[in-house]
Amino acid sequence: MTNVNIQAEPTPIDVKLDETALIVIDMQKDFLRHGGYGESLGNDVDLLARTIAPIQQVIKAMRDRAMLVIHTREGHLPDLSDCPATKLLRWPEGRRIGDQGPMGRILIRGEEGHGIIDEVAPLPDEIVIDKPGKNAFYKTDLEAVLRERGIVNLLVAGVTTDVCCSTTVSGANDRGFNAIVLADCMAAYDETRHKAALEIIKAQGGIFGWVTDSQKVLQALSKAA
Ligand code: C5J
Repeated sequence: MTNVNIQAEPTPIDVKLDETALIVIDMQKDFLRHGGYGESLGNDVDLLARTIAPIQQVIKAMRDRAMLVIHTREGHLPDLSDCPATKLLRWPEGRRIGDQGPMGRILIRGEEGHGIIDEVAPLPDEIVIDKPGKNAFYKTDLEAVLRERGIVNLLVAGVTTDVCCSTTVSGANDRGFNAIVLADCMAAYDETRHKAALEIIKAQGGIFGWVTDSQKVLQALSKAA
């Protein structure tokens, strides 16, 4: 199967397309829209909107080549039995996970806010990983899904860079997957933390992975078309 070279930092990386998947992390209304979890924590959710257009482009390129696209959603069971106290009790009542918000109960599976935004919605046959933690490998079958399909390279997009994306990148690296982060397809609620998280990923010869962007990935894919 086709081999392509993606320009990235700290080094370019060769990937086989049939061993490469895109993972789109937590593009949920609870993080990107007003009235959700992100905003309940005092964040400016509009800072995440710039990721939408480049993610759409990369998703389309992957789908056009029948490559694997995986989506994740952070959220909890309605009875909160999968939500540790550390995550639940850190904020005042009324703004906690499970509390009622304008898009339903905050970060609860099945509620409107838990859903992925329409602009990057999964196709009916695409895999959606529901995760109770930040790291998408924690208490999910993500690793098995990737191994069953022979995936070794993960193109990583979504929100937020410094929380669910960076912990998932670290989880991927520990399990032997090459994590290739698309910087413009990722955002944090703070630009300094976004940049710092990317620096850490690519530091020390790529201690957690590689950093690239949507245009470099699209360019590499176009050579394989
Ligand atoms: C956060 C996430 N920021 N998806 N979740 O709590 O990054």
